[in-house]
Amino acid sequence: MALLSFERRYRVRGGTLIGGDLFDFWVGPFYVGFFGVTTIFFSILGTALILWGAAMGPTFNPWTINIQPPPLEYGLKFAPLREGGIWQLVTICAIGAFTSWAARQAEISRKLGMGYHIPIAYSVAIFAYVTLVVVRPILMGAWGHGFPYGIFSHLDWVSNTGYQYLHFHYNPAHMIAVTFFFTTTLALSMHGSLILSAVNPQKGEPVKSAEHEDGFFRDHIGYSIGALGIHRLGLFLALSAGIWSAICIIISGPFWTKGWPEWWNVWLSLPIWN
Ligand code: 07D
Ligand code: 07D
Repeated sequence: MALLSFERRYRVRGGTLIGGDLFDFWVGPFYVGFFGVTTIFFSILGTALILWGAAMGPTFNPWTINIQPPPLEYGLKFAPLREGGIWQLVTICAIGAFTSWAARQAEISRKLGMGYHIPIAYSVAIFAYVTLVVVRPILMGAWGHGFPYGIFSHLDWVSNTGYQYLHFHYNPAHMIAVTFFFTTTLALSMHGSLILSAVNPQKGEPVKSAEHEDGFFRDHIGYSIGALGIHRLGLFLALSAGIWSAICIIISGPFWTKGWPEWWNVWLSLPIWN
């Protein structure tokens, strides 16, 4: 709230993608916009559908609520509500809410004259989700291949799907994705600790600047990527993690049906061994 007087200067009208002036206003600190309204609509409807599905099931325990996709027999058809139809509607609501949120980020970026980096970054998360519940099920011919909506049940799906390919760690795209996730945390921890070390000098010393930060890494490893560069690297690492995750699951089933350890037999058939 303390920032509100300062923020007022940045409350720029216009720049909306759709709806013109219709929802071009703020409620407290929040920008509304057409896509704010659609986000709320889809979120409330999706949550209500999950609660309705839970009411039909055995429990309201938030950990064990489970909204399952239709059985495989329904293929790519609409299923009755009690047999996966709710999952299909929740999926539509989730995609509606996530894409609305990204569009709202784009509108706010336009208002502020910023780049579209934030909506693009979030779109990669949406892409990974859509890969799991739309693209892969379509390629495999049944909505039943999507993951169920439940805190524990979606973990069961990940484990079961992993073991269907014997040893998911041997999936080469999974390896690349995991490596990008680990590298992202390494980069963020180094960047976070560097900034904090510069702004928390010893008692009586002035706060240090970007030159000190660069100086530390040049002394330490001979190279500093720089203040802008570390953020470019961070974005690249994090987006690559999401993109390679989507790749690792899209190839499991539609393009590779055997166990992943077998994929590495390609090594033995290389012509160099002749
Ligand atoms: C910290 C930002 C805040 C977001 C949070 C999530 C909900 C769901 C829904 C009751 C980093 C809010 C959660 C709104 C409530 C119902 C029906 C983001 C932060 C706090 N997972 N997953 C979790 C989702 C998938 C996997 C936790 C969502 C795939 C594993 C939470 C999706 C696969 C583990 C959760 C999704 C997978 C988890 C913490 C969508 C591969 C854990 C998430 C929409 C990606 C961990 C009990 C977190 C856990 C966990 C949410 C998809 C694997 C419930 C919304 C199918 C292995 N997942 N997940 O902090 O403790 O994210 O599970 O795609 O170990 Mg998951
Ligand atoms: C899909 C989330 C999208 C979220 C969105 C936003 C809200 C709003 C509101 C908080 C992609 C939702 C927002 C709901 C919330 C409020 C207010 C993110 C998504 C749009 N694995 N594995 C991955 C590791 C094993 C398996 C990815 C590690 C086993 C399968 C990642 C290990 C087996 C799948 C990863 C490990 C196995 C994966 C997940 C270690 C099981 C996937 C990250 C150390 C026996 C999934 C696209 C991701 C995937 C996936 C990491 C082990 C199976 C690379 C580190 C060996 C079946 N695993 N895994 O994708 O690629 O995030 O999904 O052992 O499907 Mg794996």
